[in-house]
Amino acid sequence: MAGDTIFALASAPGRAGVAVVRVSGPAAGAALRALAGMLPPPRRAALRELAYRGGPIDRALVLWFPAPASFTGEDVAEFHLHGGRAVRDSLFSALAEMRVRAAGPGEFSRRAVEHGRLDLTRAEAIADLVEAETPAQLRQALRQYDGALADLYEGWRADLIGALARAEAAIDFSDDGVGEIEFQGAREKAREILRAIDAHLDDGRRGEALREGIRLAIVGPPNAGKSSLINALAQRDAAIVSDIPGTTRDVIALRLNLGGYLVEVADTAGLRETGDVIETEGVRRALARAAESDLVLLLRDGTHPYTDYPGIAPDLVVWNKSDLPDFQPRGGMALSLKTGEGLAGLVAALAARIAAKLEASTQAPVLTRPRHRQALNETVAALRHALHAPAGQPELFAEDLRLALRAIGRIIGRVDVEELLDSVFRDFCIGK
Ligand SMILES: Nc1nc2c(ncn2[C@@H]2O[C@H](COP(=O)(O)OP(=O)(O)O)[C@@H](O)[C@H]2O)c(=O)[nH]1
Ligand SMILES: [Mg+2]
Repeated sequence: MAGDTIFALASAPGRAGVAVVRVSGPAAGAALRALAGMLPPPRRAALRELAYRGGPIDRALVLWFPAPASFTGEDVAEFHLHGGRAVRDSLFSALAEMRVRAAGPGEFSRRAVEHGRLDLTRAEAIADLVEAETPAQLRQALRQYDGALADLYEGWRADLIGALARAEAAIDFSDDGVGEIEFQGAREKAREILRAIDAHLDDGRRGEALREGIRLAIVGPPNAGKSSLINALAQRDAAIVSDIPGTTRDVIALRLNLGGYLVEVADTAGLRETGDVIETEGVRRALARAAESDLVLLLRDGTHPYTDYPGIAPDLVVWNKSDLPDFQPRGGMALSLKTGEGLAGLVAALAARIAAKLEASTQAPVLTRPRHRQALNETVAALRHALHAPAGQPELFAEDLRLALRAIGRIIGRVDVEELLDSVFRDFCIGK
């Protein structure tokens, strides 16, 4: 419900920290004046005694951002308080008495979008920035916050509008030769945009993998040391290690930071034929996991005779147990999880492969969310359909172009659909 005034704690203070409380909405100025006695000059920090109805609250820094030059585009007041509970609670109850209500998740960003201060991809970048667990994720979020995706999609949208204008001209001048020339031009343009979006979509899910974590599956025969490897990578005993083959029966997945990248590493059941129903299901899940992973590491026991694993296309083959006398690797990397020899080299090799999969994303902006992919797929479908419109039928072409425009506009929030905003901002933090 935009229009009313909201507040939120925009920091996570301990007793030693600073509590930042933001207020946004038409009553923000009145609230600030009531608490601090007067409004400070716009965008300049001022130290003020805060009190409400004679009750002292704090000596605090206050800031005043009159609309529209504020984060939300509304009047915004900011209080930098001492981070104790009583201070905070006194301010909150004073605000509540002034009918300023606590904000829900993402409400500040949502208002910023509604007032045209942020596009949706930038708002999503704020959520990603807050959630970022690795430097690579942080870089991607900052790039998106700088508008890399917004510029790209906004550019295609502008091109589509240009093509649509030419199609409209073709409809208006359909009686003379000009119409056909305009229609041709519009088709050319649509074909160009289609090619560009197709190339953008065909990115091996790099941006999404970086944002959500790249998926690495460890597969191999029983007793090769797969569970020992995930424990070594995690530096803790997450999976049970034993010399009984068939110990691991389900997929165990952990989110780890490998060389600066967020990786979801999966330990899986050993690949073998077995009469055990549960283990057989484990093997099925292991194969399925490998198939849907971004990287597959095949771990083998270097002291065991070679067997083939159909259905597995590993990115990396590693031979374990190099500490044992009958160790006989056949190519690939050598490792001993018992002594730790080769582990650092393996981590470096994994990080390099992850970087190769993801880092191309530092050049051209990449898709970061399934929501964007879905909208672009719809754009592409509409464009393909448009290009099938027969000569002399620019109306059909224009109709499809309008659908394409709507789909791409949804990514940046250039359509006012409440539901869309609801679904995007549901996962935000309160105070952002
Ligand atoms: N000698 C030796 N034994 C190992 C090594 N790595 C794992 N093991 C042992 O091999 C057995 C199977 O290990 P585990 O991690 O459970 O293998 P998984 O079945 O592939 O998950 C355990 O007894 C481990 O202690 C190694 O590098 N050298
Ligand atoms: Mg295991």
